[in-house]
Amino acid sequence: MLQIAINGQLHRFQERLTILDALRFVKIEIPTLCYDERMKPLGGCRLCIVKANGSPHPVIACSTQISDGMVIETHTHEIEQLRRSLLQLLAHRYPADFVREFPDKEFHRLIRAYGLEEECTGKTSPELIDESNPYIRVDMSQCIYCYRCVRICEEMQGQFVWKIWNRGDAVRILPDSETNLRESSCVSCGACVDTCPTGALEDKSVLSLGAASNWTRTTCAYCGTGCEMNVGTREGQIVVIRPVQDAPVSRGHLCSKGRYAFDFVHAQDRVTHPMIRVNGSWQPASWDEAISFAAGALGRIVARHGSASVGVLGSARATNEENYLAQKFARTVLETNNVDCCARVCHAPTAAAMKLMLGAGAATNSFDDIERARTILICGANPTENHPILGARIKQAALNGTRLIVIDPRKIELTRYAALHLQLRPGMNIPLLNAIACAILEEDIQDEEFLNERVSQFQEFRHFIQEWTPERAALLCGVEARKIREAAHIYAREKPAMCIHGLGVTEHIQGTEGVMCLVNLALLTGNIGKPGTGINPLRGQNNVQGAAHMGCDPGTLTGSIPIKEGSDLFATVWQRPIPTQQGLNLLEMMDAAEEGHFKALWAIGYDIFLTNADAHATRRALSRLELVIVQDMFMNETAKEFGSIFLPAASSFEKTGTFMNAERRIQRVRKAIEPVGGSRPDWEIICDLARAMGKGDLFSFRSPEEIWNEIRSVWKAGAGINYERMEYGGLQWPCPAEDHPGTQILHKTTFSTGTQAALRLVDYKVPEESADDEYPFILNTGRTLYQFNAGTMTARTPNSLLCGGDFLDISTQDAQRLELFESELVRVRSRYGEAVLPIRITDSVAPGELFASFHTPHVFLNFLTGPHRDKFVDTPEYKLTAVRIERYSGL
Ligand SMILES: Nc1nc2c(c(=O)[nH]1)N[C@H]1C(S)=C(S)[C@@H](COP(=O)(O)OP(=O)(O)OC[C@H]3O[C@@H](n4cnc5c(=O)[nH]c(N)nc54)[C@H](O)[C@@H]3O)O[C@H]1N2
Ligand SMILES: Nc1nc2c(c(=O)[nH]1)N[C@H]1C(S)=C(S)[C@@H](COP(=O)(O)OP(=O)(O)OC[C@H]3O[C@@H](n4cnc5c(=O)[nH]c(N)nc54)[C@H](O)[C@@H]3O)O[C@H]1N2
Ligand code: SF4
Ligand code: SF4
Ligand SMILES: [Mo]
Repeated sequence: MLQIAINGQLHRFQERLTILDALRFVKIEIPTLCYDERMKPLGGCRLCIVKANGSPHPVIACSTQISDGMVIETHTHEIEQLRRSLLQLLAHRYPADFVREFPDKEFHRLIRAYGLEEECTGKTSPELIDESNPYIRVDMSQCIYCYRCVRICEEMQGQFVWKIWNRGDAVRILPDSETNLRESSCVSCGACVDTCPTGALEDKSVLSLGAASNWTRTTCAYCGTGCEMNVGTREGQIVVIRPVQDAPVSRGHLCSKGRYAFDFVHAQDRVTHPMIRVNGSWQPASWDEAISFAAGALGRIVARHGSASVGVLGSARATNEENYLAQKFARTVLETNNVDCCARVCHAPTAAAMKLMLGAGAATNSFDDIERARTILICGANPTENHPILGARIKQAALNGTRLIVIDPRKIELTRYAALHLQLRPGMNIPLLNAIACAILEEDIQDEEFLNERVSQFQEFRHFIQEWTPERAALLCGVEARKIREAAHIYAREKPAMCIHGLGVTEHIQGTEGVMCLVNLALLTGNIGKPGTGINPLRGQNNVQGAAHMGCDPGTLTGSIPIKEGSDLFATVWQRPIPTQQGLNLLEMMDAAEEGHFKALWAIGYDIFLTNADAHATRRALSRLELVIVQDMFMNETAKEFGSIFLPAASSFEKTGTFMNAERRIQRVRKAIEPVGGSRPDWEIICDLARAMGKGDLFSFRSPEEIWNEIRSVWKAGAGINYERMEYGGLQWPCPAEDHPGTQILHKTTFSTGTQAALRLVDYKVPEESADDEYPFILNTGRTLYQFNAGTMTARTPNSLLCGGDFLDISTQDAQRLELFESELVRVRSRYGEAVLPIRITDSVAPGELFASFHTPHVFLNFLTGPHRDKFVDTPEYKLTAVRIERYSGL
């Protein structure tokens, strides 16, 4: 401890604090301008000067460390005069209007505090204004050269957009395009706006709708990263969203979706009253009518065709509480295990493989391990677009020396930061990952101690894997043997090594086995159960981890408990027997519908028609259903073509509850505005329908917190997580008791399956599709930064101006050969269907390969994808379809 005198008072502090940290600790305010705790201190504005040890030369508080016996004075007359003259210099160039108009800006408050309003004599001029970005207005007449925008873009987003031009009085800050922000490499994360202490960078929404009068802390409703945000509202409308500074995941950062893509909430075509389809056309209905219509129709179908003929799909976008109710409804009201959610088409293979091998179907580690790892292996995931806050953290880690190994058929952004990019052919994970395992054993760089203590089946594995030489794999996967060996070397030697994976592993016919191969690598090298290691799926939506974990899965109850194991406990809590008949998963429901013995589906927040693979097959199945209840905010594609009843749901800004992110963290969702129009939170709708079907006693919840408390009573590993404890930052399960701190790292000393985990011998199967004369290209599909899945939300925001729609990425070589030009529309045909979309010529895809996103209904990409599925969990093959390209004549 160090002893320091501040303004005549003695204080004790830990070592290695700056003077500014120490002052803030004891709540002594001094002015700062260029300081923001999200970045390294610059010491540029000099406003934080203080007098130290009586010296006539003041020191800069943000970049000077405290030392024992220091004597600090913070507000002497002399220091205050110096601060005033520093501010005066800035004021002379600053336009006065803004100081009056936006009194709360950091700089404006200081101008007032030092009585300098009259000295603001600068002028704004049109050439300093840039309105090109749909969200951000730039007016550099208000720039005071604190360089916070430059630094935050580099140090947090890793984008390096803002550049400093010229020096001295002629200094200017301009984006890297040298023209405007829209043409620059900006990804509209809004970090620079958030830190700007003046109004040089400002959210357009604040300028047009006014400043927020109320703030609500909540969790982002897009991806599984789980960033926390402050939602600013004014007169019942969202006007701005800002990052939460002390959020454990996002640490004061958001991506363009979380930060800006909220306009869908007030979209003109949001469905705000229930609707019933009568003789083919939608008719508005009251909630009573819609609920009793739905209850009657469901009841009749169950009576006529039995419980096995109906099913429910929970929503990965809705809360844990709502998904818990959805599966409870299926199991107690409809008396069927036919319940699923879109984890089926996403990371079901991950959950299955990890549950089988390690005992828990969830990420073994936490996002904080990104900064602890020396090596990060990224297999089939594109974090800078799909989990951008994690992408940004990975980029910073790489800039600080962490080695990245990227395994992806495309040159994703992170390959620019990678020590090694293994650009394999799509569908070739098994040969490649097996060969890495082989190379590890060939070189004898496995972790013997870990293998002895914690791993079984080693001899069998060694025998099996020796066949998978890097040379053999190279022929299949197209990655040179030398590179495979190098990857093995880095992963096994540069420890701790963390593995992060995505859909490039799971959405293949060998998806589950692909994840098993990754687990094998972690077991061989001892990269599990320790900081900076593990197997970490980047789960998709805000609550897909939660939806499945709450029991929206035909085979498991809440807490991922197999039905047989949990049925006694659940039967006691629910006071109903748990159905014993094996339930159908989503894909099986579709098959059964096509065959005619599945009759009714309630799809909560899930656009299956647009997003399931092989849309022709989905259409055949859905068109045979007698009843399709769609519960969504928008008339999605499933509702448009097949819906019988539409129940309008409130968005997550309009309700309370919790989400579970990809690192097992459960965080609060809080209501910022009232449900729009007549829409209602999903949990209320489910309870009403249960009541209408005579099971109201099991659904008598008055709040999401009451539902959560019932969840805690059936789910042991979540029992310690109550609403109060989740107030700031949430908690990671397992957390079995209220005094348990939550768990960052799983499997530290044992696996949930026992002390040892068994290696798996995974054979390679030839993909169902390959390029031939008729279909010479392999189509890989996935996502883009600015659009989100079915696009219902992002397409109704200015994100569409940043990325208009779906593109077909094609290599320069192929585009030239086919004489195609940039943005030209082409018709793509597969064995299953066709789609028309514009091409984008890029060398991020290899010749012979194509990549397209699936976000827009007018392209409807899934007419191209086929019927092949993972053999363990039925996840569709989304990432490998043979196609051909035809000139599009407009017909
Ligand atoms: N902006 C945005 N963010 C999103 C979403 C969105 O729609 N938009 N969706 C959310 C959802 S639901 C999910 S599940 C996540 C998904 O996030 P990711 O898992 O990152 O998703 P994808 O882009 O579908 O695929 C990842 C990568 O797999 C690669 N790949 C394809 N085939 C192979 C292969 O055989 N081997 C290997 N190693 N790689 C392969 C692709 O080239 C692609 O770069 O993103 C979530 N976040
Ligand atoms: N070709 C191809 N197809 C794919 C994929 C791919 O990589 N390639 N990826 C697949 C994957 S991983 C996934 S997860 C699926 C995603 O497919 P979906 O789950 O259908 O997509 P989302 O857009 O996430 O959301 C579904 C719906 O939820 C609604 N919604 C949002 N919030 C709420 C709420 O609080 N309550 C209710 N009731 N509704 C709400 C939205 O309006 C939207 O219509 O797509 C799959 N399809
Ligand atoms: S919005 Fe984000 S990416 Fe764009 S310039 Fe600002 S900090 Fe950089
Ligand atoms: S990274 Fe994901 S959770 Fe975070 S702001 Fe972006 S979309 Fe939301
Ligand atoms: Mo997903």
